[in-house]
Amino acid sequence: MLTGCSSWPKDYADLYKREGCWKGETFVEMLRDRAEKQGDRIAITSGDRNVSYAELDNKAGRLAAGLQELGIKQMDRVVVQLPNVIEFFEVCFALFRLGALPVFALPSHRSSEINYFCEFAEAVAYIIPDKHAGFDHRTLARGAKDKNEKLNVIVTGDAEEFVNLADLYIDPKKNEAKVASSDIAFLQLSGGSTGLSKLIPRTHDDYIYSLRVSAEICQIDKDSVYLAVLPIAHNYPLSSPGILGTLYAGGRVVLSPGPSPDDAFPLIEKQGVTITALVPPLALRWLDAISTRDYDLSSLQVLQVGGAKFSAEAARRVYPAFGCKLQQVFGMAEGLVNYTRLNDPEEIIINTQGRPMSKYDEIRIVDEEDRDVEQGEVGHLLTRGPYTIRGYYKAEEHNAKAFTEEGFYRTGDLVSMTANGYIVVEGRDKDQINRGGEKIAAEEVENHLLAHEAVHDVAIVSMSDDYLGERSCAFVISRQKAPTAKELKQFLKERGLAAFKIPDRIEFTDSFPKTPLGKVSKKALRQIISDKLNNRITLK
Ligand code: AMP
Ligand code: DBH
Repeated sequence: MLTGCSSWPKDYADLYKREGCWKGETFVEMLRDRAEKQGDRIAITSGDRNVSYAELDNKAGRLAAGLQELGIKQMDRVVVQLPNVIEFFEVCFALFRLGALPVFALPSHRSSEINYFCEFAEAVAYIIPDKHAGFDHRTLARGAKDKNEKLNVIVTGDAEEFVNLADLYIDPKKNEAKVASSDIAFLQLSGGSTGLSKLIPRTHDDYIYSLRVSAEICQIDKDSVYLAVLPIAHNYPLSSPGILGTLYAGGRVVLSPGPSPDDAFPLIEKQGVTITALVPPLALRWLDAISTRDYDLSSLQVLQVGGAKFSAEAARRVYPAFGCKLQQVFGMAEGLVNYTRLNDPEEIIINTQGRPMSKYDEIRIVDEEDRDVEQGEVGHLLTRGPYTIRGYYKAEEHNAKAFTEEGFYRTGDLVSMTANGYIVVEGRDKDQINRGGEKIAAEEVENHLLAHEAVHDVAIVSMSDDYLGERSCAFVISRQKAPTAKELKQFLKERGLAAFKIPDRIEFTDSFPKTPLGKVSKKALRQIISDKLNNRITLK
């Protein structure tokens, strides 16, 4: 086991094996099996390119050989920051063959996040596109390499001074690593609530189990066509059932060049897409676009919406607009995923965020003292199960707070449960902003702002927003010479913070409201900005 990872206690591991959750399968075997059984079927479509299962397996083998020659070996961590491209799959499966661990960065991450991932994970390599969405990722690589000159930088496209990924596809070798199903397969990212994102170690056993159950619940089979719209490195489009669940079931993944209706609608028609996954703001955008576009979307059977709370009003519009089923998905990269079932009554699909996918998921809803609340009451959601981690990577101190002694993960979500076991997300007690599915740890951004010489103190809270659900607002107490909001935003950009984390609004103030204990009251700050937006009070 990789050091810095907590495993399941033996009695639980035995239980999950005995009950057939963990079947001892690895990602290497999964792809090889599909390649043997249905090698000619298309696994991935991207633009004009179609890649069969046999081809994908073959490419992964060749790339593994090239990566091995670069010196990448079992247990090594590799920061992978690729958009929705075929190479993402080849890189992942090549690393799995070597027993090396992808660390899944998102395309929107910038130097602040990338340098931290490389350093914290002690990465030996960083894999990037040359440019994506108008941004040159090689500039990030140069920064990361300044901090660690041994870092291997591998680039798709124009590699400049770095290694070109295309040159690494060489004749496969026999001596690939022995990968066990109980090994860590990769490190996912948490949205973070205290400071920086935590890294989430997921094993082959636990993740493949979540794919199998997700594919079953979403009725994915060989004829399914999953459109990948959201960034595929994120846990939701990666696994719920996402691209990997689709490959698990032998279906076909279609990569969308972007999330807009004008990218996605023609692809749905042309490729006969049966299922896709959106976050709420995108679902709203698609709902608004549909009446003004003339595409045949009748192949679409399921539209998943998750990552942030989808309002019942919007949920109600999905079937009339798309003529397909809505599925709400409430999940987390740490594990637990809840789905509404495809055959659930409409009222459940519209008004709840689903129920746990596995009967082995244990759910507790508790009060401040960890006592179970009455059924129907709102409380803190705790969970434990066959695909929920028992600890973050190298985070002993944080783990002591984020997990109970019995190994339940404290999700930081406030939920209630309906009489028939469905979960309704009611709020959050973690210091995080959920900006349309993109999570922002307030403390991380606060720390960056505190580094500005004119900032005395800062507190970041969410403000509600019709489109994104929430946006971020930074309250700043400045020193003598007050900076402007524009200067502060530019300062954060220059520090290499991902754009989605830069506060949407900055309010200057002389003092913060306090709780009776003397802590900054974020609740009161949320109220202040909410009142201000509703024109009820004026801040000076
Ligand atoms: P992370 O732990 O960074 O993977 O983010 C997972 C978090 O996203 C959950 O703990 C929730 O706070 C939030 N989330 C995900 N899906 C939903 C949903 N359908 N409704 C409300 N919140 C959600
Ligand atoms: O928000 C999430 O992290 C998320 C949402 C839906 C997730 O990780 C998932 C499904 O698997």
